Amino acid sequence: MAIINPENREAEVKLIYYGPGRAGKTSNLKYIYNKFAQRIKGKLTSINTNGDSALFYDSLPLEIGRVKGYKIRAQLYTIPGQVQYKATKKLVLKGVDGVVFVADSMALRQQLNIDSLEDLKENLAIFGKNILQTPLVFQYNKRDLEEQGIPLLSYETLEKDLNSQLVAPSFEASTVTGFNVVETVKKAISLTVASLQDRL
Ligand SMILES: Nc1nc2c(ncn2[C@@H]2O[C@H](COP(=O)(O)OP(=O)(O)O)[C@@H](O)[C@H]2O)c(=O)[nH]1
Ligand SMILES: [Mg+2]
Repeated sequence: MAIINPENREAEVKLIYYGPGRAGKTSNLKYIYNKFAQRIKGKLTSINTNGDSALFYDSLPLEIGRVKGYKIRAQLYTIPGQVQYKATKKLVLKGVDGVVFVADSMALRQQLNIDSLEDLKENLAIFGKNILQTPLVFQYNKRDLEEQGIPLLSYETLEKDLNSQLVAPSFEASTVTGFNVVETVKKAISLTVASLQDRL
C-alpha cells in the first residue's frame, strides 16, 4: 500500500520487479541506479536472505517528481526467483503498488516464466490482490542475445504465454544494452501513480 503523508505532501509507491531467477531483475535496478544517480537519494541495497549471495533481494529509492503537489518517491524492489524462498517473496510483496514482470527471453526459460507468473498471481492473492487490478508491465529481457545466435522466444510467443489475458503494456528489453530499461520503469511508475492519484 502506498504511503501517503498529507502533512509533508509526500507519497511513496512500492514497485516490485518479479520474475524467474536470473531473468535480469537485479540488472534492471543496477542500470537504473547508474542512469539516475542524481535522482536517487539512497543506495542500491542488497538484503541477503540466507547467507548466500544468490539470494539477495535489492531495493532502490527513486525520486519521481510532483503529482498534485505531492512529492512522489518510488521504492523499487526485486524478488528472489527461487521458489523455496516463499517467506522472503511474501515479505517483499506486502503492500506492493505495481509490478514489473521480467521474463527471460531465452527459449530454455519458457516454462520458468509461465510458472513465475502463476506464482505471482498466487502471492498477490494472499494479500487480497487480483493481478488484473494491479498496475503491471511486462519486460521481455535479454533481447541482445539474438545477435549471438542464442534461441529466443519471439515477442509473439511471450505475449501469448504471459500476456494474452492480462493485456498489460510490454517491452522487449536488454539490461546489457539498456534497450527499453528506462521505458519499462517509467511505464510502471506512471501506471502506479495513476492508480494512486485519486487518493492524493
Ligand atoms: N545477455 C544478457 N544477459 C543479461 C541481461 N540481463 C541480465 N543478464 C544476465 O543474467 C544473469 C542474471 O541477472 P540478474 O539481474 O542477477 O537476474 P535476477 O536473478 O533476475 O536478479 C546475470 O549474469 C546478468 O548479467 C540481458 O539483458 N542480456
Ligand atoms: Mg536478483
